[in-house]
Amino acid sequence: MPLLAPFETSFGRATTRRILIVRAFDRSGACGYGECTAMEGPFFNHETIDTAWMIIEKFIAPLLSEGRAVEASQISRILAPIRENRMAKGGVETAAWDLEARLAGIPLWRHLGGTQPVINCGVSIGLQESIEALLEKVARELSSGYQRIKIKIKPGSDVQLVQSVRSRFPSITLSVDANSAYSLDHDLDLLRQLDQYDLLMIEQPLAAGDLLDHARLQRALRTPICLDESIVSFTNAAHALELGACRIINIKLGRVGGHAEARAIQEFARSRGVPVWCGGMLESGIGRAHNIAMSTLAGFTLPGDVSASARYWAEDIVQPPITVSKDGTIDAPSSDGIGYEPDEARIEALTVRRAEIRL
Ligand code: OSB
Ligand code: MG
Repeated sequence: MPLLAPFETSFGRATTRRILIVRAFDRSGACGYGECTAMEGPFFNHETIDTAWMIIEKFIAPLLSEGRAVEASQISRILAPIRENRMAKGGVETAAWDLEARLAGIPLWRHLGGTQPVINCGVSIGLQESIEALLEKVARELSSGYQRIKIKIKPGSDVQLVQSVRSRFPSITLSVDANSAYSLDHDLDLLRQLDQYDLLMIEQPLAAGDLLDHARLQRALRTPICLDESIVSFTNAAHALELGACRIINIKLGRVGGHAEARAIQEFARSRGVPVWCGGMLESGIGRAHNIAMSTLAGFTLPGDVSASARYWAEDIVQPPITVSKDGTIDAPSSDGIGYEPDEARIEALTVRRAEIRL
């Protein structure tokens, strides 16, 4: 699917998305949808759309067949022998959750135990050609009603961007996301400068595996650190909080391997008084609908990177497309499952590769 505009981060630039959609069937032929959120290359994390395809075919399907899952909530445990590859697992696990909710005749968000029928939305704005272009984008998203603006930063495009956005928009809720582009050894002074701009958070400044340096950095900053790439499981989220490596957590369904793990992390964070929010991976409407469902859980108290289909796609693959209200919210859907109907004809027209696995 071609993106309406390129999306640039410290790790690269996306102009189109190759998206792996999973359909999970039961014996009656009923079907649930999931989206694998791995990117095209191993630059956000180690997974790619092609490694996920291979892991699903060769390892996830046989394990599921053996494990005889009867509930979506068991899938993550059945797949635990497969190390990592969480986005591959998440694509399948989330499809099973949708199937289960459809069979039960209830919206997925209710099936997950969501309690917030209206979710709060922010946007993530990629690196732009110029500061003027960035300011224009920020202005446009604010006028659409989005409640929080996040801008991408990288070495050489950081303090000046933040300074410009902040002086033009003194009172907006603003955060930055570095996608692991900095190191504590080289960049402590620079990261300290960000403290003066009243940011809601600094997202993933350092390397994904480096909870210890994030904890050191958090002690040196007033601004909360939010971890994205670092948080891959419940255990490791607990470690991050125990170490003081962050004060906010970005939960991405794919990165943590699906709804069961995501739900456990938000529940734990909530018990510790740590806010969480839903991150995005430039999803199609299917992954986006799953993100909306997850965002209704009680721990999701900050606006997520869950925004309208029209920011990404000329035409989404679900009906209706996802829209955001003038006050920057999305109402959780009232129909069964993910609550947005996948457009089979459009998916068919975009499909370049397919595999059917019988368990
Ligand atoms: O770090 O949150 C991130 C997109 C791709 C990979 C990583 C990230 C992002 C975004 C965009 O920030 C979120 C979205 O709008 O889907
Ligand atoms: Mg991020």
